[in-house]
Amino acid sequence: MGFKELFGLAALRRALLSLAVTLTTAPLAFAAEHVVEPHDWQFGFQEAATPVKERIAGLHHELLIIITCIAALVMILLLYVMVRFNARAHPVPSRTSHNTWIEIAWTVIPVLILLAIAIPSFKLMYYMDKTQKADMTIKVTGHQWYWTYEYPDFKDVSFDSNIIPPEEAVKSGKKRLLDVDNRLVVPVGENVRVLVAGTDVMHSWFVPSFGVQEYAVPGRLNESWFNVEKPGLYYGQCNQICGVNHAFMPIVVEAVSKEDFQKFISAKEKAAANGTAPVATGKTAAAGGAVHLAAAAE
Ligand SMILES: [Cu+2]
Repeated sequence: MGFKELFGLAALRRALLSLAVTLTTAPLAFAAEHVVEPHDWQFGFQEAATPVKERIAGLHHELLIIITCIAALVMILLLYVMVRFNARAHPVPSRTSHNTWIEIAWTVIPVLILLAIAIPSFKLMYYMDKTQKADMTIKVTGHQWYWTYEYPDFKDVSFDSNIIPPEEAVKSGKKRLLDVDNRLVVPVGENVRVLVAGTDVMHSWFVPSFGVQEYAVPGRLNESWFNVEKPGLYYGQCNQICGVNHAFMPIVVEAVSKEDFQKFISAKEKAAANGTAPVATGKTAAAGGAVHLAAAAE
């Protein structure tokens, strides 16, 4: 939250409202000041929250420099030819048809450029593919139209994550079409392995600031990973067209300190032991239809 926004009245009211909602609805909520989400008139990528995303942004910038140079060179050559060799300036055309050295150059230089792109690109691809040393695992399952999160390293910790219906979100100062009832909570500074699957159709678990976009395919287990550097809230969305409510299954990841994560896990484990936890049923499609209708009516 920026300095100016912090002192805006509307923002203050929104913050108080959202605090009230958080305190009343979430049994265990952590103060998260660092929020990474899409912005109006945003240019470029969302801020990088993981080493993977930093490298993706780095490769993107390298490529941008390379393609800008290529486009500029081609444009300059084209302009030069148009001015220097047009019919008026150069009435008698040259009959040159071969030039060995130029032909070698325009073969070899593009090959070198492609190599300069391919080598860092492959390195990044393998770096993104899976973590070398996972500290913990999370299983993400895509459903029509919500997500289920499971923590297989801990006993009976799993829950569904549904969108907060738009009109409710607006009323309570939450983010419309982005906030969810149960966030995925992860510790900062740990290598989190993410296993992604689907139960009905293809979905895709996409958190832009993590550089993670993994298809949730029925009958398959796809793998990705992230290591969040700072505590905060990170927003994402399903980005594989998966049916009528595709736009209504957002993702919120809350990165917290290791101690807070332990508290979160013990609270979940305790609730599971007492039978009071809303354990994932894989059958809570309820929110879906209502949300879609409400959003369509807006
Ligand atoms: Cu989906």
